[in-house]
Amino acid sequence: MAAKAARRPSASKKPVLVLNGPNLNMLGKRQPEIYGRETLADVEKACRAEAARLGLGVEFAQSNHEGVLVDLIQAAREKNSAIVINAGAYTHTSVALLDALNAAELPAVEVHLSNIYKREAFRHHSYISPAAVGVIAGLGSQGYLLALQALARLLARSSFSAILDETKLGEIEMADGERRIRVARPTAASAAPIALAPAAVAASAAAPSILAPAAAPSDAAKHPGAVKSPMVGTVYLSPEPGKPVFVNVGDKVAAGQTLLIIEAMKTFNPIKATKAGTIAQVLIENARPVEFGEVLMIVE
Ligand code: DHK
Repeated sequence: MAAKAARRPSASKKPVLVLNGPNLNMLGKRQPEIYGRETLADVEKACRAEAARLGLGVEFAQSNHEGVLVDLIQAAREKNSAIVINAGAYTHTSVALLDALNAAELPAVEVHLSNIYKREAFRHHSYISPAAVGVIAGLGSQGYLLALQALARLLARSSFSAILDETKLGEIEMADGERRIRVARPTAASAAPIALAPAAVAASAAAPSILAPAAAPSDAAKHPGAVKSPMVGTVYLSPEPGKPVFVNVGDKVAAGQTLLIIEAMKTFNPIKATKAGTIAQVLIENARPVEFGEVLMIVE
């Protein structure tokens, strides 16, 4: 989803939609021992402040009606750059919301105030998680702010990659307030991924983190043998520290063979070859963070 969003020009200039489902209008009054004492207006205020700090626009909405939530997500496809969604109880029931999120093709972060895994079994399953780049649960209203931070980083990386793609420039430098950011594409001779390097970085812990390595070159993304990351996480090229890597360039692999592992939310997810072939390129370094849709390897 992030990759698709990146293809739309100026996606990050559009506001992020923060969408709340049924009964979240009752925050503050409703089971405060579970959902906290903050009202939805308090959450909105905190989101607006955090979005402003991150340089994001934000739209805040709540509805008790599934169809209204579907309409808002459909409209977001054109109006918004990303979605933070607490779907309330529809999380556990709504295929319609899952379909709408998939159709929106926007990066979405699913948020729950409470730790749904500590609660009744029927809250343990989310229909909408497959459409989310990440899920945050149990951290109260802070979860919304963490979601905005994650999306700010994702959108910045997408827009920098899009600018390089659109301009065909090898390198650009941008000033954003006190920060200056240089974005460079590897030369044809180099197989290294694009590096984002700070020319001068203000010592502000509050600044959004956009200095991590960016996505692999767009040519790689178009390659039919591109192995793309299905999640946000950390890449591990070998099964354990000090052990040989799963695959090297030139290795022949079978369909279903593990190529690498991505750790996401403390879970180790093997990323397997979808077809037999030869490893033509490894575009990711060990122990590096990856975004959804980022190209990891090329199998030819
Ligand atoms: C909010 C709700 O309204 C519940 O139906 C979900 C979620 C959990 C939350 O924790 O924010 O199960």
